[in-house]
Amino acid sequence: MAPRTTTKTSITGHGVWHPDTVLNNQELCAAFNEFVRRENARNAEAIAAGKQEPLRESTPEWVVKASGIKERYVQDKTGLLDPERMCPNIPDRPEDQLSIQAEYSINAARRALEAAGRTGEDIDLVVLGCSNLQRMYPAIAIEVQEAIGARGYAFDILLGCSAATGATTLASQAIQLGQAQCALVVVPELTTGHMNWRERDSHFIFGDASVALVVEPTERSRPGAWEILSTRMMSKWSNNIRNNRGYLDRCDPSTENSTSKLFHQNGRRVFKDVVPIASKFIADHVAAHDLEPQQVARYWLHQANQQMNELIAKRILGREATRAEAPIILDEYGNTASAGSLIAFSKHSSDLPSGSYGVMASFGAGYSLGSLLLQRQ
Ligand code: CO8
Repeated sequence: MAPRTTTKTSITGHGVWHPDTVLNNQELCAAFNEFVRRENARNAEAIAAGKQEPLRESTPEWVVKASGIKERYVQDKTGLLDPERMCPNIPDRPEDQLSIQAEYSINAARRALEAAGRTGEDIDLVVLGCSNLQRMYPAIAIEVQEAIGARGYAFDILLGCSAATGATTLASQAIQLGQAQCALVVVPELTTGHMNWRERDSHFIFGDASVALVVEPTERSRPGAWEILSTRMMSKWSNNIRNNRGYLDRCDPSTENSTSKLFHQNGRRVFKDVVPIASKFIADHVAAHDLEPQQVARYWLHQANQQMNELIAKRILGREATRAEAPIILDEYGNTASAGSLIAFSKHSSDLPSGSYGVMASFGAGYSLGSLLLQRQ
């Protein structure tokens, strides 16, 4: 028999946090539709003259049917529900205060550390993975490192919706190399700041949440931890999901505030691309361990669209997946960008017995894909 592949690293603790404020599809669409009516009234002449298309309304029923999303947690809804603003109100903080993404990270990190039986002082590496960062430098991860009293080193990575699986892979690799002994992965997805709340095709997609994992050598882990047997990453250039916000924005005033500086996508194209790419990527990873897809008890997939996940799981398994095999959290959380597959893992893994296999997989902008094959200890 071939020797069992393992990274000899384990996820020893995990935790999820989200803001208290819930934004459901009804109130979201009511505010959006009020914006549409006002905008069409403002442009009535141009619309009547056939020079401009009227904006169309959004419906809660369509949002659920197209995406599976019923509600999401948001940092602020006063700005989102104001038809003249359509943007969350998130006050800038003075430089001597903890920044909001560090706060998101720490809220989840506390739960993960407690679950792992560790404290901040045990941590010697903080890897922050995220789809959006509030500033260029200093790295938010270093602020987290300082705030929790961690040692060693820290860094941020950006990789769209695969930032969290990428950060976990890097944490595992650092431990395999002996560069760290106890790593903290933090994923502060404050996504509501990057959305175009005035765009009918995408105004319902994202929500805010954070998640954290503790990664340690398997020899130091306790029963119930999740051993990382192997990790896989893949990327393939695509312009279909994009956000052009960046430090050069002010250098061209003509595009500085254009909608291209917010999340935008070719959703239909993405849907078509992701199903074959992600299902093959995940199935190949499982096959490389001489496992049948059915031997994997749980697939914690990126949480962007329910139909997309059902199709991907069906392709992998060769039949419809049960909700237990491929859990959905996006009905409650919306798309939390790179946090989604880790939140699904954190919320839907404690019931599995020792020896169970699970796959945590992400697919996102880039395109970027990441997959971790796990086994419960
Ligand atoms: N209310 C009512 N009707 C609407 C609305 C609305 N808000 N928006 C659109 N419609 C109508 C349209 O008018 C159209 O009707 P008609 O043809 O009569 O004009 C009909 O609905 C269909 O419109 P679309 O084609 O725009 O909508 P889709 O059916 O494509 O659904 C989705 C939009 C849900 C966004 C869908 O395209 C989708 O989920 N795509 C997948 C991409 C995705 O999930 N993106 C989320 C963020 S990116 C991410 O998380 C990573 C994804 C995977 C990366 C890939 C890696 C390999």
